[in-house]
Amino acid sequence: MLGAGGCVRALGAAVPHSALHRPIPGCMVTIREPMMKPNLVKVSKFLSYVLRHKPEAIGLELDEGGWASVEDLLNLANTSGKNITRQTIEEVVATNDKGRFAFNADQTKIRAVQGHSRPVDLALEPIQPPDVLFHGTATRFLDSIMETGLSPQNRQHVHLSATEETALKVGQRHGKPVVLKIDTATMHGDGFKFYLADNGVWLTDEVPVGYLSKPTDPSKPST
Ligand code: HQG
Repeated sequence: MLGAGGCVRALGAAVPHSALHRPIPGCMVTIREPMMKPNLVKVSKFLSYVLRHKPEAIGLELDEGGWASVEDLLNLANTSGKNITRQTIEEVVATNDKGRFAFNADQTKIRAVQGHSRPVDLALEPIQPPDVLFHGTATRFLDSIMETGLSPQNRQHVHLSATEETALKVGQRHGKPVVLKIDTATMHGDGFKFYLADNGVWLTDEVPVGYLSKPTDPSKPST
């Protein structure tokens, strides 16, 4: 796509989570999340289910890094009644709104880049996070969170967002959203580890209450 100011952005290329909605330097446009075709959304949900949570639902095996053979995935998906082609999977990987999936170098394997409930080793190295990160949740969880801190619940990690805007969207999935601010600078200084998934989602094992601050009004981002 040729944007205002002559900026080139390939539609259909995977856009990292953190890059969504960021103005492109020198461009007069802001990237919006690409719209996925309805059929691709369905396939993405199916892939999320088998690659993050229940590969056994179709008899698929993931290795310790969470990788599945694309050939097996196609065969098993089609055996269990899903009409999915390699081309569809390639399209999902390329256009997924959150960059949820990745191929290995020779495209024989695929995995979800984060969000697993089953134990997988994504082989991410701990890195220094920005000084502040955000967590979007629903107001109904606030009392519990402010009592015990953030824990991964059914997933492997607590998921954190680089921007309040993204966190707000994450929170909206659960109900009336609320965005918590996390003092990641202090957390990191205190020895907590942070990982950056390939799609820009920040991951950590837990966030104790002392590093959390309650929001003001989520409809009015503070910074
Ligand atoms: C909450 C999406 C009560 C937590 C997003 C959250 C994300 C607590 C919910 C990714 C709690 C878990 C993950 C406590 C945490 N008491 N509630 N002590 N600690 N919670 O869906 O972060 O579209 O497992 O606040 O973009 O919402 O799937 O986690 O509300 O990156 O690719 O327990 O899922 O990505 O919910 O979302 P989730 P999440 P995808």
